[in-house]
Parts: sequence; structure tokens; C-alpha cells
Amino acid sequence: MTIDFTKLHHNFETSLTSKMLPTIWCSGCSLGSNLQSIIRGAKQAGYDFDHDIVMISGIGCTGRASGYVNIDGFHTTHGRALPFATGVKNGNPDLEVIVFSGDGDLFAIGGNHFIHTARRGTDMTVICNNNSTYGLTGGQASATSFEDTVTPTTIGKNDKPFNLVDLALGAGATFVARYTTAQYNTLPRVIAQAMRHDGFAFIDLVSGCPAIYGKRNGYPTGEYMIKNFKEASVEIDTSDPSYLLSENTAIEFDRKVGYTKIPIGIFRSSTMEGKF
Ligand SMILES: Cc1ncc(C[n+]2csc(CCOP(=O)(O)OP(=O)(O)O)c2C)c(N)n1
Ligand code: SF4
Ligand SMILES: [Mg+2]
Repeated sequence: MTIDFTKLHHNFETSLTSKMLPTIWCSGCSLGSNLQSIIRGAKQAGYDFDHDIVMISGIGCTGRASGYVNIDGFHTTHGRALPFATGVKNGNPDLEVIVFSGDGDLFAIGGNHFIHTARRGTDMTVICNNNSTYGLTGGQASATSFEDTVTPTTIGKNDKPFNLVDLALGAGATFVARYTTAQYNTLPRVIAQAMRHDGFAFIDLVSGCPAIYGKRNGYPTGEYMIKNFKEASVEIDTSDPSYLLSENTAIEFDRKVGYTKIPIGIFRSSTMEGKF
């Protein structure tokens, strides 16, 4: 039987810019699933893709996302997604501004912008595709690479990685969550909640780059990575106040097996008012 591919339709066809497809993303990469979670989250939050939202990203594999979705967006220069997003929000405060960018973009070259945009409390949703590497440029160490991992720029050990949840809490973000690509059923609901949050919302979306970082460091395929994320994810217990201590929010990683502990959940939100 011959399949007529022109008659096949993708569930998210109208949400994607077909002229930009196929994506540049490798097979097994977290990015396809994560972008789908963002689209589902924006739909759950009730936004009209033609009028209500805008997506901004910096440079990197993740940065391409803003060009693949069928909403207004901008693929900005490296590290400058947040200043650009601030300008968009100030110019049109009615827009829901979503920033989807990489760990390198938001926390290495763009780290300064992150802390000040969070501190200022600008109303936007920032989702970091945190794959712990500079994927696009060949897997160099980023600000969230783990200490004993191998990268083309590692001499001896990498520096201690940023704990993005801790950083966002300390910088004053009023909604802070962490999940992994493997929680694809939970993520749209959490993303919708972050989008509806009035203030600076941040999600540390722990993701994999199996093709480059993973193959050198414990998770060589997309399939292994998802299994690893599921096994390592531990829901935080917000009834125990110690869940906010840095040691309890930190991700643990072993180069031989991949992730060994990923604390996940909503660490701060306006529905927890009074706790902070
Ligand atoms: C000013 C500047 N410096 C360096 C680069 C090269 N560069 C492009 S993408 C990138 C890192 C991307 O890493 P990340 O943001 O984590 O995105 P990923 O590819 O992992 O999704 C770098 C260093 C650049 N484009 N511009
Ligand atoms: S290089 Fe890594 S982050 Fe980039 S598309 Fe490939 S697997 Fe994904
Ligand atoms: Mg990255």
C-alpha cells in the first residue's frame, strides 16, 4: 500500500510554521517534545495565537523554536532574549510574552539580564531548555554543565553548575518551577499556570542533548534519556520547609549513568502566598 503523505496531518500543524520545517533538531533531542508542551500550555491558558502571545528566543538549537511556531516572535542575538522581551512587554503590556531559550543563552552570556529581569519582576514567562551544554556549537561546557562531565572545552573539571531554581528564587522570580522533558503530561498545565502568573515566571526545563552532550556523558540516546529523567525525578514536598534549601533543590549527576536526582515541582507561586 502506498501512503499519500500529502493527506497526513499533524495535530499541531496550524501551530507550526510549515515553511520552516523540518527542524534542525537531532533525532532524540528534547526540543520537539518541549516545544509541543509549550504550544499545549499556551492553548490550555486560552491564548489566541494570532493576537495574544509572542515568543522570543536567543541563539542556539533552542533559539530556533521561535521561528517554528505560528505566532509572532523574534530570534534575537545571543544572550539578549530578555532585554528584547522587556522591550516588547513595555511596548504592548497586553501581550503574553514567552521567552524560550537555552541554558547558555539565558545563564552564561545572558546571565546578567536574567537576574535583573527577575529582580525587576517584569511580567513574562521564561522557559529555559536546560540541556547543560552549548548544543548548537558542538557541546561546549555551559553554566549548567556538571563538574565531572566531558566537553570539548573541559580541562580537568567544569566549574560547579548553577542551580537555576536557586538562582531564580534568589533573584526574586515570583513563579519558579522545574520539570524535565519526561513530564510531558504535567508540563502543559504548569506552563499554562506560569503564563497566567502576573509577574516574572521561570521554568527550569531539564532537557537532553543526547546527540552531543549525552553521548559523551551517560545518556547516549533520546530513549535512554527519557527513562533516566523519569527515574531521577523526585517530586518536592512543599509541606517540609527545608525543600527550599539549596542542597534540596540541586540536581545530581553521575557521568557514568546520567542524572541521579532531579527535584521537580513548583517551588514558588502566588498560590503559596504567605510562605515567602
Ligand atoms: C555573541 C555570540 N557569541 C557566541 C555565539 C556562538 N553561539 C551560538 S549558540 C551558542 C550557545 C548556545 O547554547 P544554549 O543557549 O545552551 O543553546 P542550545 O544550543 O544548547 O539549545 C553560542 C556560544 C554567538 N552566536 N554569538
Ligand atoms: S545538538 Fe543537541 S540540543 Fe541541538 S538539536 Fe541536537 S540533540 Fe538537540
Ligand atoms: Mg544548552
